[in-house]
Amino acid sequence: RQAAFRTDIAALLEQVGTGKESLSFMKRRIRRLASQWGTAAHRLDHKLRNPWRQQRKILVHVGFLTEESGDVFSPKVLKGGPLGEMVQWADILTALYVLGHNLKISISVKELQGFLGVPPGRGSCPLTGPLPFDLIYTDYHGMQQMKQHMGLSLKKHKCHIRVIDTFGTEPAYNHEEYATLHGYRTNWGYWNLNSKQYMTMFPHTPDNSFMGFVSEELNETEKADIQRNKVNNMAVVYGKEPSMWKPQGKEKFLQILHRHMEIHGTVYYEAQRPPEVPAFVKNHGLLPQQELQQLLRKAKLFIGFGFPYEGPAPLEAIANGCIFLQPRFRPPHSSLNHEFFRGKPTSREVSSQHPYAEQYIGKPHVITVDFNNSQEFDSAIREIMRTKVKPYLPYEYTCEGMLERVHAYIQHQDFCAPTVPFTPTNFSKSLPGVRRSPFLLLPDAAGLAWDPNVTAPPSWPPLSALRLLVSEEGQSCTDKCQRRGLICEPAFFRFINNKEALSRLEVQCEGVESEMNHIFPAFSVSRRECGLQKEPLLFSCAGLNSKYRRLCPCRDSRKGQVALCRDCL
Ligand code: U2F
Repeated sequence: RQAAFRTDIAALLEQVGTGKESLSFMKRRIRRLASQWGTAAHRLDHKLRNPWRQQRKILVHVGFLTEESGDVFSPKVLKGGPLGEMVQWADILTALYVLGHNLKISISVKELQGFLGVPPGRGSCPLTGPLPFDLIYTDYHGMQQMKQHMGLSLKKHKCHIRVIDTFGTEPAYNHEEYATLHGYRTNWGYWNLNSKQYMTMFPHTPDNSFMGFVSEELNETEKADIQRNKVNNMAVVYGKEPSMWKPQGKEKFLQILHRHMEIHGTVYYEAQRPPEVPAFVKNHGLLPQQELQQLLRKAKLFIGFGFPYEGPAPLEAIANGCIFLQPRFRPPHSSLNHEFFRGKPTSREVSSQHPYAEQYIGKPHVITVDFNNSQEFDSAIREIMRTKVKPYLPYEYTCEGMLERVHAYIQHQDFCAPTVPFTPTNFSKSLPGVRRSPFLLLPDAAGLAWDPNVTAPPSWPPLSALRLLVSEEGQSCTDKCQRRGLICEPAFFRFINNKEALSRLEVQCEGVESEMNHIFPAFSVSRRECGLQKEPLLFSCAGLNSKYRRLCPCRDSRKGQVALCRDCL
């Protein structure tokens, strides 16, 4: 059956259910953004060159909101607790629904069992028949629950699962045996999924799929109005909980800021107790999302004090014409040195409060400075007051951008198909008359590409997008590709993990080992050692090692949509 775009969200709202503050928050959001989604659906419908889209049966099981997982989020929705996750789930539900798929939503283990056709009750009752869904979107809590209640059959069906995972999971943490042997074991990881099955809130690592969320898009008239009505000396502080206002030395920089600007906050407080913020702050209390947008439309500056990490609010601020000022982290925060990230299945280094804003948006919309340096901080504020900016929203955070991405994933990502081992020599030989390497050396150290005269094996992204580069010692492929304006593409590792690629790159190998090692394929120049990857689940863009140069499969990307290559739609 064909999936048809939907613009009337009434049936979705009905399905989301009631009885929890988190659900009410999500429904308010779905309602508020409904017309934007509708417009986006029309635009995407128009844009797609191949309009046939198969309707999928999709189960969305929101594990962290189930009572069985303790649901610590719902009671805090109106009290300054995290909302980023709810923002994202509301948008995922809307995107899947608007794309026209057949959706079931579960927020309890009982509903989960009902939808899966697993008999209710205790213990592990394996699902005996076929899986009644093409796709299941869930989170780490949901995975645990499915393991308990689907038992052995989870293994059989796991290629259909997508795990919504805010901060991401790197391959070394995902592979159970490898993680256990090499110190990457955490409470979350080790599900042995294809790492692309983890879907993140920002494009943290190309090893995972970037799911994202949306922010409100403004039309030209609204943008002009906002620019006209900006209050040049008005700042809003990022942080809805009093603890977010308490990093070391904050008095100093709040004082400096106060010298130049009027400071507003949206900090939650209880009626009887005064808010725990300095007296000169105009605190509005926690605002409904819509009212926060209005406040941001007036403000010139949105300032973060270091926490929360990587939330949606800075994108909303920038979309409403604010400049986002945030602290740089030197050394970067990570699971090795910071409590918040400890135990998360990633070694990613977080270079500021919001690395996406820093690296993908940057000046003039985003300014990242050392908050301990009063002079640098002071001149940043002065610069902000002098600078005029337009509201800006990256395409990948618009409704159309999210629909386009989710559509492409549903259409093309297939983790169930058996992966046939790929050997280029056999491949070339199997083509009548072809006796050449499938790799083509590009001029000007632009790496290797797939030779267009050699028929490419089926792949998504298509192999025409491949650029094979070599990293420096100690550099990850994520970084190598990024520095060339490209994206590391883990789906291409299997095509470059071979002696043919090494010899085409003229790497001197005294021996070629095939090993389970998340930095392979790679080589050591000094030891003349080359290593190929034995375990496809360990192909990793994120991996790095000071003694090795890595073979990096990079690709191009669509403008404003890093998740997709140019020919990926
Ligand atoms: C992030 O979660 P947070 O909820 O702390 O992220 P924020 O960026 O503060 O914003 C979430 C939403 O809260 C809304 C705002 C954002 O969409 O419009 N909001 C509001 O409705 N009223 C207000 O007065 C202020 C904000 C991140 F998303 C999570 O994944 C992390 O777990 C968490 C910790 O790092 O940070």
